[in-house]
Amino acid sequence: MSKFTVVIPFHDYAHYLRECLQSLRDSRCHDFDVLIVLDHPSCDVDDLIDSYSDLSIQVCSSLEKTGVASCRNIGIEKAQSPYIYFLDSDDYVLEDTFSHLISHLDHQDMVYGTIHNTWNNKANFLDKLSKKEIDSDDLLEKEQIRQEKIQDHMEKFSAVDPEKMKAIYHTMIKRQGLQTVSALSCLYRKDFLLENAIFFEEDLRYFSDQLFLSKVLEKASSFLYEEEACYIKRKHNDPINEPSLNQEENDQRFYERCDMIERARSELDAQGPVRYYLDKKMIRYFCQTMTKHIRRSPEDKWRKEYFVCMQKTLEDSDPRVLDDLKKKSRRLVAPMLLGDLKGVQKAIRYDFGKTKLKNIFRNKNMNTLYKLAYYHRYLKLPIKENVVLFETFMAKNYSDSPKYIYEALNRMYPGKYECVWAINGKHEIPYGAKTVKRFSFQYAYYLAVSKYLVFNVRQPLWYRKREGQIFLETWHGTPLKRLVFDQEEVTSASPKYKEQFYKQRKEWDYLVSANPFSSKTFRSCFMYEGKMLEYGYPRNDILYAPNKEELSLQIKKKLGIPLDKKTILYAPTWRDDEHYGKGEYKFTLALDLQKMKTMLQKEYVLLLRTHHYIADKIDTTGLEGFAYNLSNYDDISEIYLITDICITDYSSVFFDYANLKRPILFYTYDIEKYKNQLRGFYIDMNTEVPGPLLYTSEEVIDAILHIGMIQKRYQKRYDAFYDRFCCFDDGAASENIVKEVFD
Ligand code: C2G
Repeated sequence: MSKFTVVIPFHDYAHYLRECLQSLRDSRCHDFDVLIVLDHPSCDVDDLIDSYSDLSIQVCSSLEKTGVASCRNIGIEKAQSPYIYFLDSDDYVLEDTFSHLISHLDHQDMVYGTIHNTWNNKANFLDKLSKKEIDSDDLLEKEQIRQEKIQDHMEKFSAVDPEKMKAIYHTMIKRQGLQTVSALSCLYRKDFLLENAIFFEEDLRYFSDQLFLSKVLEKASSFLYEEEACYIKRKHNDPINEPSLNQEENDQRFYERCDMIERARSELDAQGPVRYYLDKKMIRYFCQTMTKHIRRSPEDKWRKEYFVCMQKTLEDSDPRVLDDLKKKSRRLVAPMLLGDLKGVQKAIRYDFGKTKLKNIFRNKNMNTLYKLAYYHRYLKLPIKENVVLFETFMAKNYSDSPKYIYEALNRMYPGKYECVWAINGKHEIPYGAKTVKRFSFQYAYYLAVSKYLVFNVRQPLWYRKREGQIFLETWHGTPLKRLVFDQEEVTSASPKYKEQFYKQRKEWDYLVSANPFSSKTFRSCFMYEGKMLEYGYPRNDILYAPNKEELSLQIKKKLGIPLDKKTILYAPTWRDDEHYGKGEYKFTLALDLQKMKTMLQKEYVLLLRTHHYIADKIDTTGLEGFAYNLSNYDDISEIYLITDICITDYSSVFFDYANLKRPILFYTYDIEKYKNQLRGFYIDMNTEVPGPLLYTSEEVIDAILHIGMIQKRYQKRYDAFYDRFCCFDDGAASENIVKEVFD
């Protein structure tokens, strides 16, 4: 007989279940059997489960009932081993989780480990973990603080067994809020559960864990803590399409929380620590989350039905908790207990104002003041019908499609529109546009009053679209790398990326698409439902300019590029997992520039161009006369014009450059990681891109030396690529878009 049974309820999302089972297969300890309880699954997972037959899996169904609680109860009844471990099908364990968990197993009622929350799959979780710098002094200090805290709680409940208090601390007190108090990451002795009739309450959808764990903590008499036994709890990064239970917000959830507390109170020792800490968490929830909603929610229920329910729940609170409240919470709880909504609102306003002021004075650059002006003043001003606000790449430069739309607008309707550019630093902008610094008072003002907004990335999260405003989103590339809702993992950006994107894309009235492929992809990856402008990219108009030879000569002269040499452009993209801070990415040049210089300098010069996210500067010392760093040049479209051969990797650069029908090489030294771990692609890089994939500097040099041969070899593929991706571009995109949006 195995030592424990892993009980996995399954309802939805087979891809998570695969990772969960894979983590069991990868476990070093195999002293367990698996019981999968199918809860009316939304997809067929028979084949998937069969492919893990080495795991000694038993499958059963929860036919009449539904919900995690019922499935887990089936698990308790059917488990064949002396211990039970609950594992959710969207979570996973690490290789040594179980070895740690059973290393000192000796008839304890409950053995508990730790829970780590993550937005990532196992590979990315481990990757991030390996990059974390561990400061041993810091660890020591944290451990000391933790011990002191446990000691304080033990002293408060000195009559309670210290091991029990330790368990209460780790599984309940330490976990933030009520929601994170969970039955996971523990081994439970099956007979202990049965003897004490401890089951999950099946009518609770969201809060059965808290009640179950409370009963275990109250009734168990022997505990063991295995800190190294990690349970990895995955948060779902797509709450729109794949919400987890914790991400569902509805009335039931609110009332259940209060209901669960009532039930716990009637079953737990009134003088015991478990009841005390549950009540404490409940009051904290009221003081933090509820007050936020009472203040700002447009839904009246927070000030009506919910408020009444909250008052009722508070009335039966443990008096010890009320006595222990800090001043700030007391200020809120006192009127709550009396059902005095006005009193609560007054206390909230007082606290809110105090915190706001504190933040403003603490923050020396007065960072939040322009937002206050935006919400409280600028949004109340009338919209200015002839004002257009432009922004490219978070105001870093004057380039991309907004630049070309702006110039077309001024050519077509001279003087009709007052144009404002959000741009940081000095840039040459024709037609005398007004410029404002991003995230300044003036920026906030124009965000609020401009009739038209033309952006090539997302608008700020704090922007509120007003009725009458027209938002033209140009985006900034044909998608090769998977985007937003098509991305399973979000390794860069905020983990709330999808949720935020969902809200932001609803504010777009128009989205520019460069080809039918983009139109189709944008519909799925952005869940975009608005108007699609299928005229090609305004930024590519210049590539069809009748005087492009002349323009090219001017640009070369401006940049000091020798006129007697051919040019190679190297324009790679950024890597999601290599960053210093928000929006600041690392880039290590993998091309051997010295070797390139030796082999190619007779005929070529090299133009280097990093993505605007990259903070690292490329060092070109010793490469003078051969390598030119154009990373700070505003407009890459102008660089395309002067480029004879383009080298890129997974950047959308090649979709645009292909309009010139000049040769493209792909330096894809890290393609496996990029494809499998970081992003994944929409098209097959091996068979669909218009040039060879190269993996070493030598291969790149060789391809350049034999560029004629390469061109011949890839001609057919290039033609097909051009027809598919460059079919909208005809040099008139800007004018067509201006006509459609501004006419
Ligand atoms: N770009 C540039 N220099 C580089 C790389 C990119 O100037 N070295 C510009 C190009 O105009 C490119 C755009 O930035 O088309 C977007 O860059 P990508 O490398 O494609 O990466 P990303 O910003 O992640 O956008 O749908 C497209 C995607 O959103 C990709």
